[in-house]
Amino acid sequence: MDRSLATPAIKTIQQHILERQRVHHPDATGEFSWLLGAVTLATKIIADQVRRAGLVDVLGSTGDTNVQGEDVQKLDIIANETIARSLGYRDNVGIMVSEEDDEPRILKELDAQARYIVLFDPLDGSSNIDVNVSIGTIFSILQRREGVAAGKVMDHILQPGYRQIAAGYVIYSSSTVMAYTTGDGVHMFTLDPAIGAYRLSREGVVMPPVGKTYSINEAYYSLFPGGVQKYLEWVKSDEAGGYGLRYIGSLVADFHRTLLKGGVFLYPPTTNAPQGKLRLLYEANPLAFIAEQAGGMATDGRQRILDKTPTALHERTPLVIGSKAEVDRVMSFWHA
Ligand code: P6P
Repeated sequence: MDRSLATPAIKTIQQHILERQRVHHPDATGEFSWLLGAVTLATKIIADQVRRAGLVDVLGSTGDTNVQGEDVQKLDIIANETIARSLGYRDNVGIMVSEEDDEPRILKELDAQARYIVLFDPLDGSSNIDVNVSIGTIFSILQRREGVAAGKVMDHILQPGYRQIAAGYVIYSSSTVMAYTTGDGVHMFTLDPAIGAYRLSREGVVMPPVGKTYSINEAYYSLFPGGVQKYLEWVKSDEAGGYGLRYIGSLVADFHRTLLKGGVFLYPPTTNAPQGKLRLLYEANPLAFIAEQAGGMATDGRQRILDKTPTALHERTPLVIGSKAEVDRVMSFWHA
């Protein structure tokens, strides 16, 4: 048989996880791949809803505002409930934290079996849904902490980002792509609608070490710290030479581009929002884990994102994330 005609191997995300666990975590029980299966299932359902937005009644606002004070979109609720229901059937998940929920959902008291905590932004950038701009789901996975008294739920949740055991995102765009890491590199899978499975599309993603793209909402220029303003003046100068500005206004899309093409994304503090806008637990932490696993870096302007110890569920943080050389350059102006 002419092997060159053979179709490329179809490697699904479950196969990929099991293969890498066999090599890197031989004692793994397959629990993690069982848990990640809930996320892949939920995001396939969400992708279907996003793809049909406009045809089915999922567009527009519910008229409510969430704990963030943001206008809740119908798809936000659909995505949130879809993920919660999928995870709810995984008996190894004890707690869920969502951007859309004021409080954590305690599925079961954390014990040796229900030891995972899943934190997620079910549909980030949802205000862009009605105009067909790419949006995304972001997730972070922690394990319960040993020695925490019963009922002290927040002690299990408010862990620094370096304790994440896995993180990932799904971008709903021209194709649906899931990127994830378990601390063993970053791997990407593209949803194949023909077979309803995520197929391996990039293994061991490396963020370009430099990149002449900066991504920031310059409308807030006058509200930024002086050092950030100085960076923005430099990056447009002849001395910098050849930087381009790309800002989609959807974090997952802006990050996905930065991960693949290099560059730097910035959401600095402003005088109106001294802690910035983005959330630490289920936006900055998972993306910082992925960025570092791909050779990039992520800071809040003072410290490594993954070293921050959260103090509140929906805590916000400034975020500068991307190619190491580009993040260092922002810092050199910010703290000059
Ligand atoms: P601004 C979307 O609402 C979001 O939370 C992120 O996806 C995005 O990066 C950011 O806000 C955009 O915020 O203030 O530039 O509109």
